[in-house]
Amino acid sequence: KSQMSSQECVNQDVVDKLTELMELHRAKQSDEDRWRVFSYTKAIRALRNQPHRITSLEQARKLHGVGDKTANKIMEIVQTGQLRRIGYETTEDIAIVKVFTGIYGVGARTAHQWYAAGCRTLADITAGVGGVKLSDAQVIGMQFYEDINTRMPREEAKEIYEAIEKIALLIDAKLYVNIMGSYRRGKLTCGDIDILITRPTDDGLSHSGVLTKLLTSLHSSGILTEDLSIPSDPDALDAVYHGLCVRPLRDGETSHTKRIRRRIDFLTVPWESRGAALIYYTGDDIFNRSLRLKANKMGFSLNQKGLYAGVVRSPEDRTVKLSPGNIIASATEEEIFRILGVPWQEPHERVR
Ligand code: DCP
Ligand code: MG
Ligand code: MN
Repeated sequence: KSQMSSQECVNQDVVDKLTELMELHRAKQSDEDRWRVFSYTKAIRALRNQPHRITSLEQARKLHGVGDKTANKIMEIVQTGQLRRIGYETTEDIAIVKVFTGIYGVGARTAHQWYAAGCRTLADITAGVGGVKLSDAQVIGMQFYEDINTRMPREEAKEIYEAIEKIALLIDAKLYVNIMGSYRRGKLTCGDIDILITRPTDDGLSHSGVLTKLLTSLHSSGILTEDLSIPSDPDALDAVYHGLCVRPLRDGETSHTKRIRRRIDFLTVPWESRGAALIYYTGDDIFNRSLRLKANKMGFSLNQKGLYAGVVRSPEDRTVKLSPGNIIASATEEEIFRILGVPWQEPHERVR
């Protein structure tokens, strides 16, 4: 399942169990857990390089980077095929952390910190157990927890999008506005609405300033209800906005009609970046990851603005860029696929 587990070795069952435990620690992200990830990484590497089956505690202890505790775990797996510690690490906290990360603006790290501070329920968080404090966006995330964690029917995403598109085109008829994400992939339900905005520049104009006007219009028309994350420079050609919205009223409904709050994201990009933005924002995230991986292997780098060549990466840490390189393709999805040697995929095919 992981990209690391490429080759089988004679101690594969041990490697698999230790990897499982390592991933549980990785998800937790405390300093202590990070240290454990580090030491399991070393032990797993030593096990892979070991041509013989480990059968005794003594052999396990002799492995490079393996201390007493890890050696005991290796023997437990060898003798019982199991690792009790995995069950212990998987219990309670995993389920609770999952509930916490359902709050907008709360990632795995924050969720684990809150768990460590003694929070066990959403009510604990609201009550400030362990001195936990919410940001403004997290307060809204908590207030509309149910709504935000309910997927909307595709039809509702369409209703909202069409209302927004109409308002956007009133601001500037030459805008390119499109709905991306799971909607573009043809999914029957959507977790949120992802809208891409850009504009051709052949008349010397751009979409700079449009997002600010659009957000104001959408608030006054009652479609946008709360802001979660406002871009630091909304007039930039590349900006990201996160908020909550409701669908427009249907015939016979009044402003008192209860409507579920929906998550909405806006992404603006320079016109020449639209192809790369289409790819990024259509997803899915796993498909994107494999495209980025392919690009990296070819010596390129791919993000929402383009495909870059001449990227210089740090030899110590390949994820660190020493030089950003220059864009070789960005305007269309097709040319990016072509350069990467990936056969054309329709949006609905872009899944893991
Ligand atoms: N994306 C990504 N990596 C991330 C987050 C997003 O590549 N960490 C890209 C791929 C996603 C797209 O942005 O498809 C939109 O992000 P969403 O979180 O809105 O995901 P989806 O629209 O695909 O699914 P959902 O229906 O849950 O919103
Ligand atoms: Mg989405
Ligand atoms: Mn989104």
